[in-house]
Amino acid sequence: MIGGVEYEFVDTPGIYSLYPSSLEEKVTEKALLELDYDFVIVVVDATAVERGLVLLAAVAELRVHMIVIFNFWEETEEKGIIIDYRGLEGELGVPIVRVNPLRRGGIRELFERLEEDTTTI
Ligand SMILES: Nc1nc2c(ncn2[C@@H]2O[C@H](COP(=O)(O)OP(=O)(O)OP(=O)(O)O)[C@@H](O)[C@H]2O)c(=O)[nH]1
Ligand SMILES: [Mg+2]
Repeated sequence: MIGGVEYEFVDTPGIYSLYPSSLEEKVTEKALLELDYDFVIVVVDATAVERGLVLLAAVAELRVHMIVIFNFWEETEEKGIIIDYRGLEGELGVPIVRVNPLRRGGIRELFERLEEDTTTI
């Protein structure tokens, strides 16, 4: 339950593109095209944003509600990689939340953004 709303999450195999060559891509593409869902949460490795952008562009074409999680954010800081994620958020027009699943960092913000997003559905 998040803010009085019950959500069901479906975790699909991790992929980097929607051109179904691998089994993982086929399974995830099928889920994206055929399941009845309210939004898609795309998890992007912040240390490999270029790769993530390819996937984001493909999902954006589906015209579904999308929220983006950047994980491995702490590694970008260690490596000195600077990502203007607020700027990217504006460019893409989708919420981007930095999450560290190991420390549960960013989970509260993710839920807040989910709530904001679902009020528009
Ligand atoms: N340090 C760190 N580790 C992370 C982060 N996000 C995920 N991991 C770790 O990365 C590993 C893989 O995570 P999974 O959640 O299994 O990755 P996945 O993308 O779902 O993988 P598949 O479902 O196999 O495609 C786990 O050991 C996680 O704990 C992060 O932000 N920082
Ligand atoms: Mg997984």
